[in-house]
Order: sequence, then structure tokens, then C-alpha cells
Amino acid sequence: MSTVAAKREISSAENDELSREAKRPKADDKNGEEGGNESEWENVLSTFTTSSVLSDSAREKIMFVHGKIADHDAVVVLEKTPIREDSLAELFRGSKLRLELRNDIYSSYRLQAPPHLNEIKTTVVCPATEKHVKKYKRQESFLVEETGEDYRSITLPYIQEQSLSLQWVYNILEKKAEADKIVHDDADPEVGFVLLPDLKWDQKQVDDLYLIAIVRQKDIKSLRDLSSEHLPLLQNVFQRGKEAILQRYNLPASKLRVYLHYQPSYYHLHVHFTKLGYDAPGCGVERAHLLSDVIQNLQTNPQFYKSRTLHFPLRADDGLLRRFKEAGRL
Ligand code: M7G
Repeated sequence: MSTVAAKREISSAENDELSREAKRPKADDKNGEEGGNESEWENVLSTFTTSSVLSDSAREKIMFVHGKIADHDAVVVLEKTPIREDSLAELFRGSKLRLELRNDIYSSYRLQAPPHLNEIKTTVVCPATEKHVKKYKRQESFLVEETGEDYRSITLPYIQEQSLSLQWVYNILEKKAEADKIVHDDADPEVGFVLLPDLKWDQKQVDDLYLIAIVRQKDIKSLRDLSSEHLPLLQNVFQRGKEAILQRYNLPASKLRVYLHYQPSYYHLHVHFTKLGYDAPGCGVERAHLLSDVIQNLQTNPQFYKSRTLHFPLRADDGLLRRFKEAGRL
């Protein structure tokens, strides 16, 4: 099946169910399950009041907005969705066109598409912590050099105090949320993992495919905790993850970028699977570590990531950056 055929398959089979992104803010609902009888189109953002635009990009057609829903801080991410090849016929047939300019062989129009072809992927974080607000705020970044010793004396104490909640991860592993989205589920406690679409992917086209594999072992925070004893786990995620993506999306391993982030935002080991050619946020060399390299490094040196100096970017107001400065490491 071609990529185009795969696009069609996603859009026809899963479209309706998958288009619903904005979810009810769950101030006191820890398990993340959606209420059974909520109307599909309930607007949880109708009372949203904007405090500030944290960042935006006209080119990427995305905006990160900070505000409040009732008394809760919230971050809303608005992103115009890509135009899908399989919707072109309907787009051309069913839209209104208003002429803006005509000159010789050139003309420019404003096209008003049918509403269902003109959606905005909307992600809501509510209640949002200060860390969430900082995560989405445009800021200058600085490259930090972290030795194994820096990790133990600066980074580890910081992440033990300050990390974002992992409740959403446990909800996925325990099938309390997103259970219907799971692409592959390996229940083995040692080498098992859950593979599912990343929050950032609207799943309407494989061009920007983005899945994450969340490992079942709960005590691996990041790359730094990995040693050769984790090789069977990493190899299982790599192999089975690629097979599951080939089967579901018809995308071969040669079209995938499979990597870990260091530093991650969430300190429970997970692996990113994105389509090669899609410029996914955080896939640059300063943050992404190819899983194939990680496996080889651990095969060569079982303690590679315990001793190795690692580089990563930190934003200007990141508390970890302050700790590196205070320790005279920046
Ligand atoms: P990361 O490397 O810890 O941090 O990756 P990053 O967000 O800075 O990249 C965590 C990944 O999990 C990201 O790609 C998120 O988009 C994704 N993610 C975060 N949350 C809260 C969810 C969620 O609730 N569901 C799913 N499916 N993915 C999520």
C-alpha cells in the first residue's frame, strides 16, 4: 500500500473518533477517563480567558496560549491541521471562493472550506503547572554540558524535586486513558511497552506520524539510567515498535526516526517514533538520541550513559539551568 493509500485508510476508518482532541479539564479526575454521556462537541474552552500568547509561529500555524478555565491555569495549543490529499476533491467541490486579485494568468482567492475540512487541532493542559507554562514559552536556550558526576550531584536531585507528574503515563499503562488508541501492547513486566499515537499527532495523515512507546518498567527515568541490562527491553521496543508501525501504517523502518530525548520532559522511559522527513519538535541533534545508537553504545560499554558527558539545551528560565549556574558549570 502506498503512503497515500495509508492516509486514506487512517482518515476513513478512524476519522470521527480521532478528531476529538480537546478534553474536559480534569482538576480532580486523576484517571483521565472521559465522561460517558458528554456531548461530542461540548466546548470546554467557551469560558477560557486568555492571559498571554506564550509563543506562536505563522509558518507552522501554531499558537501556545496561556489563560484560565474557571479558576484553573490552562495552556491551550492551537494548530492548523495539514491539508489531506484524500480531502482535495471535497475541498474543491464544497468550498466557497472569493476572488482577491486577478492579473494576467495569476489569480488569488480566499477559500472558505467546509468546517470539517478546516479544523484546528487543540490540546488543552488544565490545570497547568508553572512548569507547563514555561515549557511552552518561547525563550532563549543554552547548551549545557553534563558529566556523569553533574548528573548525580545537580540534575538528579533537581528532577527528583521538580518533575512533571507522570499520572498520564500510568493511566496509559493501566488502560485508564487512551486504551482505544493503543497500537501495540506488550504486557511483559521486564521488556514490555505500550505503543500509541503521541498527543502531538492528529493521526489524519502518516506524513507527520508520531508515536511513543512507553516502557512498562517504572524505575527508568531517562537515558542516564540505562545500562546493558536494559538491552533486551530496548531491542524489544525497537523491533516490535517498527513491526507494529509497518503493520498499522504501512511505513517501513527505513522511513522512521526512532529516538529518546535527553533531557525528556517526563522522567519515565519512552521512545519517540516519528516519520523521517517530518521535522518533529525536539528531533534535533542537541536533544534526540537515536535508539539504534543507544543500543550500540550500551553493547560497547555497559555503563556508557552513566559516565558519558551529555549535552542538551535548557531554556533561560529553567530551574535546572539555574542549578548548573549555581554549581559553576555554566
Ligand atoms: P518528552 O521527551 O518527555 O518531552 O516526550 P517533550 O514533550 O518535551 O517532547 C514526551 C512525549 O509524550 C511528547 O512527545 C508528548 O507530546 C507526549 N505526551 C505528553 N502527554 C501529556 C501525553 C498524553 O497525555 N498522551 C499521549 N499519547 N502523549 C503524550
